[in-house]
Amino acid sequence: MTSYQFPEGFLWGAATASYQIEGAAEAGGRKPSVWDTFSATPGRVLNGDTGAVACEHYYRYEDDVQLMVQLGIKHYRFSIAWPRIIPDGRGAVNEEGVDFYKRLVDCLLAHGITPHATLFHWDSPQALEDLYGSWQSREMAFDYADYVTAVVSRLGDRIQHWMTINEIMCFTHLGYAVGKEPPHAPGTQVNSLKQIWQTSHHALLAHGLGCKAIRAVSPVPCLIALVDNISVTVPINESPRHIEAAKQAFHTCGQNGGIIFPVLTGAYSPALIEQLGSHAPDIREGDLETIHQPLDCLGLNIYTGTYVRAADNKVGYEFLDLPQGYPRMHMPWLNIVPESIYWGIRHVSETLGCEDLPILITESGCAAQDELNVNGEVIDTDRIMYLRQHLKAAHRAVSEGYPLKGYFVWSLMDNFEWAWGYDRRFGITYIDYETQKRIPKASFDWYRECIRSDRVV
Ligand code: PNW
Repeated sequence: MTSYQFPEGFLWGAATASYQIEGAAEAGGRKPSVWDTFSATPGRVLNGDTGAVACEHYYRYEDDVQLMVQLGIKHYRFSIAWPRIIPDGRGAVNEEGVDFYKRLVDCLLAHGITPHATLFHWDSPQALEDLYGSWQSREMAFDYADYVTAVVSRLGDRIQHWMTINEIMCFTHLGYAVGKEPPHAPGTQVNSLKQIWQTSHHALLAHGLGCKAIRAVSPVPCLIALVDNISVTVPINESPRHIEAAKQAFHTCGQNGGIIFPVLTGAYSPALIEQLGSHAPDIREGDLETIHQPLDCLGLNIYTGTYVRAADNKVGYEFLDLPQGYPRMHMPWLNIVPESIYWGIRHVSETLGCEDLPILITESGCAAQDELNVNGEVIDTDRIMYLRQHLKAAHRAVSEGYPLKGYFVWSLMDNFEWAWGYDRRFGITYIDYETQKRIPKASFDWYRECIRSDRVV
């Protein structure tokens, strides 16, 4: 029998992102991001929701830090909004925007909470979209690096855990699509698959240049990570044949071969390049060296996975469709595959030549159909079930010796869920959007108990 006890020092946290919680879209010198423009365009976001107000975290951050204290987390992952720091995308720094993050971080530190700052979580300055089509242009990578320099030179005395970019696939491949309405900002239809891969290549370059910028200006030693949403392939059963098949599938999949491979190995996966043929991005000399920067840590966002089995076909594996009625949480893609936490960590660690690279689960969580009951509580036993199973899979990774160092639940509170607006709730704290009242859900109390006892309860 296992008690699911985590080793001492296992890092427990919660995560959020700027555009999803801050609101105050026009306050303190901030100018629009592509998500302001996109969400203000009719038909783009469910119910016409926008992030203009969101959770008013910009004004209520002290209350939110109190929530963290109540929860008992010692680590908080949030993101910094480029359009607050450099409202025009390039050029003048808006010190008022910087001051907001100084206040937030000082408040965290005063309560013994370590800040983990993501430098980019999808809110590109609209000005750069207007100027050169943001990620469609190589210039974006260089403007990003200048923005990083501005942030780290001002906040590097307070923040030592930096995450360059969140989920490159999402804001590139979901923000630009060939011949269909892209679900994410900027929502631009490009002409070819090659152009889409070019946007993610530019984002990879931004990551690499960002790493260099952080190391160049950080006033004290710091830790740098990339946050990626790998596509997790789970063997249908844990026999060597099927494990091998899952590994092969992990390598071939574009979501992995095109992001985490170049970052960790210095090359796109050969299987992907072959598959893309003439659709592969243009890669200039030196790009791959820039992209392949030494990292101190890797952040993985894992919500679900795909089952794979060995097959007698050309590639030796096949992805399995899920049956009708397979259990899922409150998003079309959120199939419940808890082993994905374990297999995601194991595939990365074993196959990408980075056995010793510390890994953090930087997001894990789910949307549920939360409702206040007559007593004004949210009893989200479905979320507790989901989180409990995922934490058990995380525990398995730790107990088998994989370098998993911590876990951040997504999310500290309900927030603006991109194209789904406020219709989908991922928080362990319920937000009443009429009153902005924060109401900890049953999962909040459950997670607090895990943190208090360092184990899955
Ligand atoms: C992440 N998928 O996005 C983001 O980092 C968060 O901002 C977001 O709120 C959260 O997950 C919940 O959606 C994802 O299709 C988007 O598998 C899509 C997927 C996964 C994560």
